[in-house]
Amino acid sequence: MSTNNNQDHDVPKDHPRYESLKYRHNIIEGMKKLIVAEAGLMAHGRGECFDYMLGEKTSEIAKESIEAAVALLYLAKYPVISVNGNTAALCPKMLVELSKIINAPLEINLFYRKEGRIDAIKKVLEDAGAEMILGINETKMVEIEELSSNRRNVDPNGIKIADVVFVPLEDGDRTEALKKIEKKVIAVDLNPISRTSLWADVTIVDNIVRTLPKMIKIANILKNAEEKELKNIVEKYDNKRNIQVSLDTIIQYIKKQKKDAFKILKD
Ligand code: PTJ
Repeated sequence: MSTNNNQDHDVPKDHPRYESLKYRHNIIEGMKKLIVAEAGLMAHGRGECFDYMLGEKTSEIAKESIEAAVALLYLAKYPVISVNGNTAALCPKMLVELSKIINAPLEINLFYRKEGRIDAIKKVLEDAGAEMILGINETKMVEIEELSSNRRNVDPNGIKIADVVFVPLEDGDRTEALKKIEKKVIAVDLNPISRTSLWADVTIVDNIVRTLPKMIKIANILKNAEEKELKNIVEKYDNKRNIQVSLDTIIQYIKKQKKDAFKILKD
């Protein structure tokens, strides 16, 4: 038996839940390095639970949301990607890649402030190739008055002046506040009925680790698209329908699981 503290080494690659365990490991290691808040472990567990109910795959409606999100980011005058501890631990390289393709800066914005966290996240993003990171100089931050949590402190050259903000894995109050100051919000949240999901303009109901590679792919496809085409994608997108269909996807999946479970239980 392995005595290695690195729990990932104990999980064989052919384990049916290898991917899921690998991401858990990233979150745990991220917490040890201060990248992830303690509460980030619970947030991840909640996400896993919703992901399970979505069959752990990107739904067709999530793919539509991804396309609308990319089109909105391209149409923006000044888009910003907000980064928290969980996203930095799960997919730093993909955040950097997306930021470079769509030309949107990364801004570290944390709910749980703790000494050393911003530096730890800055390091993981720099190691992943980030050249310009906002939200790192705490003395220069300005406040979003509509918000009372730590997330109110934003970079004057970032979220403060952005017209479109991409907010993966949020905690509810900020999307509402950003909407009040007339910003467009794109969220990634496995919970289709979280406050973030309901308030965002585009809600991608999917796991951030599956969403980002798809966003990068679509961003490459739409890179030279005309404004008319991008506007058309955004105009025909309906977030209310998205939430409805995402909930139906969960209901259908649970119904199927119930049927399959009872086949086993009968024998
Ligand atoms: O790093 P910080 O200090 O900014 O804190 C980050 C967390 C995530 C801890 C903080 O924002 C928080 O507490 O968030 P909540 O309120 O737990 O909400 C997180 C949402 O993200 C929940 O609705 C989860 O279902 C969802 N979620 C968790 N993991 C994923 C996810 N959505 C997409 N992909 C995931 N991997």
